[in-house]
Amino acid sequence: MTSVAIVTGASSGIGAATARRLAAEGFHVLAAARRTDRLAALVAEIEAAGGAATAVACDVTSDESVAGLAATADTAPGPVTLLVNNAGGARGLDPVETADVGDWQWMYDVNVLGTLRVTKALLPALERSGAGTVVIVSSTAGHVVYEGGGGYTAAKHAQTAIAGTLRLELSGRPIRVIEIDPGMVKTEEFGLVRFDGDADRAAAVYAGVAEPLVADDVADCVAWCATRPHHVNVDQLVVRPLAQAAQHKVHRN
Ligand code: 8X3
Repeated sequence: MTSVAIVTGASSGIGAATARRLAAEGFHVLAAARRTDRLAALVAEIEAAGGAATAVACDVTSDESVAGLAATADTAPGPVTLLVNNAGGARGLDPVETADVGDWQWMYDVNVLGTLRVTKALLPALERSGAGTVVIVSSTAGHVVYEGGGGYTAAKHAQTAIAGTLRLELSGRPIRVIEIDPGMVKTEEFGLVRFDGDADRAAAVYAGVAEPLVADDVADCVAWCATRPHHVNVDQLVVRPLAQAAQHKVHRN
């Protein structure tokens, strides 16, 4: 029977690439996000390529919406074996001294509480499958801090803490927990959201960087981890472009 994979934040970037890739790997993908028009286009694309996917309207900041996602998962055409917590993002690059409390609240809600809500809601289905996998797409920002990144790195550190805690708490049960930590990834929206639609500031992040990671690179990492035999648990996978030796060490031409 076809296994079901759930991907949050599937309307763009890493989430959309992961949905496409997991469908190509044979999963029936529940593609979850707020923007249903984008999801419909994604599902059509996956189906045209011979894959199977269902669009699920879901806002990870809403308990009710996440309950709807879990209800859809319960009627999915196969066991739910994979959850990819991908929804997230950054807002602002202000120092702590002048940080916008609303931006921090949004980042905590989407990245951290979103992961908590969705994971809590889907753990029963994952356990019923007998071979579940929870992927948390955190970031290298979950391991270091940088100037202006206080709110985002705090949220990503919290996601990293959830991954480690959950792995301990699920010990002995048939659910593995995998944390994927990308560094510099060039996607259409991450920088625009961080800089409130300022395309020039968003583009400057990647200026002179020959080949930043792209969404497909991270989707490849998710797919590789998720398709290892179930007893193989990749705890953490840190992935950066060749040009980024460390968070602050980026080679620019
Ligand atoms: C994104 C990586 O470098 O913008 O998760 O914090 S960074």
